[in-house]
Amino acid sequence: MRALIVVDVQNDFCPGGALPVMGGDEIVDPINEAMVGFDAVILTQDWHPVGHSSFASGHYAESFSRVEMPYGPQVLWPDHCVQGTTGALFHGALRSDRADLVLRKGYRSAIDSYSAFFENDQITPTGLEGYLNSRGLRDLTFAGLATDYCVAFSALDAIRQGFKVTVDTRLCRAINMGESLELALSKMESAKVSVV
Ligand code: VGL
Ligand code: ZN
Repeated sequence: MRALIVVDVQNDFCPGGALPVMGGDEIVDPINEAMVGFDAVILTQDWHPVGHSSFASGHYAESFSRVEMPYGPQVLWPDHCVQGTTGALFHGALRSDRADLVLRKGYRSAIDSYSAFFENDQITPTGLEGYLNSRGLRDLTFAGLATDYCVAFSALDAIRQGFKVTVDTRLCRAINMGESLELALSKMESAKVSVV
């Protein structure tokens, strides 16, 4: 059984949002079209409380700088996807009505969560693995934002958990800071993610 996992296609990651990904809105129509070919559609939603520890504003630091957190290195982001705000909503044209499951992540103040499976400490689970396995969804295709952060972290964790994994780059866009996209693509390719 095949699932399409659509990562963080939210207003704040689209042009005009707080953490815009270039061309983020261009993937909405193709994702909607792709949805019909899968046994299940799952959406993830970045969902941070006000003052989340990944926000540069609370560290008196520049956005896109890096800090050490108790769980490892963390990029500091502009405030984004704050719970209950317009920026946290799915892009208005995304067919969110077709989703079987909406999985929220990043809702704990002290820890960020790029991956749909584990928070950034790499040990706190979101519950997605159990959901997929109990529905027999073993073949996963990832789409969404951003290729080099939440999509790549999710795809790599899915491989570690024994799923068959495809990342469809036609249905993704990247933040691409420094070498983040190149690095993410090479990690995914060496982990045997099928990047198409
Ligand atoms: C994301 C940075 C911060 C993503 C989420 O969806 O890739 N990136 N929060
Ligand atoms: Zn976030």
